[in-house]
Amino acid sequence: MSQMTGAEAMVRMLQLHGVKHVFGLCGDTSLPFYDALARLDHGIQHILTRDERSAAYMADGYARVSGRVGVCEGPSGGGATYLLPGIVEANESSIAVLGITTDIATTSRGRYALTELDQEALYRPLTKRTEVIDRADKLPEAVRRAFRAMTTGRPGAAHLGLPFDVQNGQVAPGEVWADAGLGVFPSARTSPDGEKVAKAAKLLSASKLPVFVCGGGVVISGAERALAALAERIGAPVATTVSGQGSLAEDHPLCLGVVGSNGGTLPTREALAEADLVVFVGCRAGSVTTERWRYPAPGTRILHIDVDPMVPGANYATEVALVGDAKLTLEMLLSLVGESSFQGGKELVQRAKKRKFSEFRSLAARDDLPILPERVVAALHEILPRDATVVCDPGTPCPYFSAYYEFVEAGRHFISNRAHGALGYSMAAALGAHLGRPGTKTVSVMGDGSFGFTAGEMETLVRLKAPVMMVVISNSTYGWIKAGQKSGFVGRYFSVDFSRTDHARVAEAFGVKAFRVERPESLKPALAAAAEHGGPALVDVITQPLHEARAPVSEWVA
Ligand SMILES: Cc1ncc(C[n+]2csc(CCOP(=O)(O)OP(=O)(O)O)c2C)c(N)n1
Repeated sequence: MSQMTGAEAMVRMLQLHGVKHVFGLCGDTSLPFYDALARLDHGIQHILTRDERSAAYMADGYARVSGRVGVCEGPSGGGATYLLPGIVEANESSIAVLGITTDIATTSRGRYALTELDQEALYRPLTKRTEVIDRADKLPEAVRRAFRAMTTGRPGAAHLGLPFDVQNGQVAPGEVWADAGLGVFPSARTSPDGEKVAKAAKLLSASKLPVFVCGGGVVISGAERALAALAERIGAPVATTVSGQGSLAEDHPLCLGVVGSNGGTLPTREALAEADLVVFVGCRAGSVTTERWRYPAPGTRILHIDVDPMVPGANYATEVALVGDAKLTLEMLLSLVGESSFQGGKELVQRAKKRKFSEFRSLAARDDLPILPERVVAALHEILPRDATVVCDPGTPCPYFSAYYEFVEAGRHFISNRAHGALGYSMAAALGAHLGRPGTKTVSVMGDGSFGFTAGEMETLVRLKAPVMMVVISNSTYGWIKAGQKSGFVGRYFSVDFSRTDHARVAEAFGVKAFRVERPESLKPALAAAAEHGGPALVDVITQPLHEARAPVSEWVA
């Protein structure tokens, strides 16, 4: 069989790992790779983006809903540096995303070639694995290593550099093989030590009021059913982090909702404080979830389940640490823990939710101008189908939707970039999520700050005719920071306000169906019309600024 080029081998290796979409932006050093994508029959759709940051966020959103590795690509230099924010977000959020950056020829190194930079050094601290492939014959094994690294253990991101001459080099076709199972994460589940599981089961059985605190690891692992079964068996309430939403359906009588400084509320915090045992599952117990390690209070008995051995015990003295896949671990516990007739958990949840939602509902019903954020959440909840996917940027959207939008289907229906919280994530991630799960309605909710970062990507949405809905919370300020200046710096506002953009007109100029809403009574009809529109649609909502709102945020500096 005749040899194939490095670029052709890269395309085939992606195909063999089951890749169906590649998000990216062209560049000089990518020409052989693009030509291979153009010539070969591979079944991969290339989604041309308008910014490499968006390409990486799309790959991230795609991976979060599909459980498949998301792939993005960009050229050397600026492409490599622009792809980076999405790669680090995915890596820190335990999402398998592969970033491919093409590079100058290995023979040009050190000669001041345009766009030269040390890509391996750049990506090393931000990925589970990075490799600039220096020889074409080594390409297939480098791709295999990257997929194995991304999908095993704690999932994460990987980076591959593809120099120009390597793309044109020779690869023996016999080297081009792959384990298709590595295109999905987690691809190799691990079980915890059986003796420790027995100890944990005893601890759970002896506890009077255990409360679960679930992070993103539950949904990533697909552990929702095992969690529900275990929680029901012992009558334990289930709280989640922002990323852990969807661990349990939020209308389940044991689902307490989000806890922590972003999206948690006093009633949920107080419910958590009643636990005599907190069970962290797939959760790092970081600063936001624990309100700077105060809730649960230090000294609370802790059982911690995580696939990453470094996580349990990092922040709390932990009675039993179970290191393993969340689904397998919860199933093992389920086989050892007996039924409990304890009903206190359900009552605790009911009381906390009643308090939380009575305040919310009274605010959501108000006709104030500008429109209250509570009203936006309630209106969207009323008009969207129950299996909709909502992608939220930082600022107003994340805490409000975390606290008050009840996702009534278990699984990944809420997405936010909680690792780094960079503005401008949700529009691109929503497009990725739409392509990963086209059957459900996907909505991006952004602040006007985020809109400024990402507006150009509306051209991609229009080109693809993607029925993604966008909601802009327009308040002409970097509201979250203004709220921090109000609460921590006696309202000494400095350099946080900007002028009002007419987001609907901008959207229309791109060819997006757009609505501008100033009055509360126009909100629901506009949202419903946007949701029903067959292509991209945007609703610009003039909203109460965050520093004046009763935001479900206990600390503005996380
Ligand atoms: C890339 C980036 N730069 C700065 C920040 C810091 N930051 C966090 S929230 C926020 C303000 C968000 O403003 P906007 O998107 O308008 O939403 P609002 O808070 O007004 O609802 C800023 C600047 C960030 N998260 N990401």
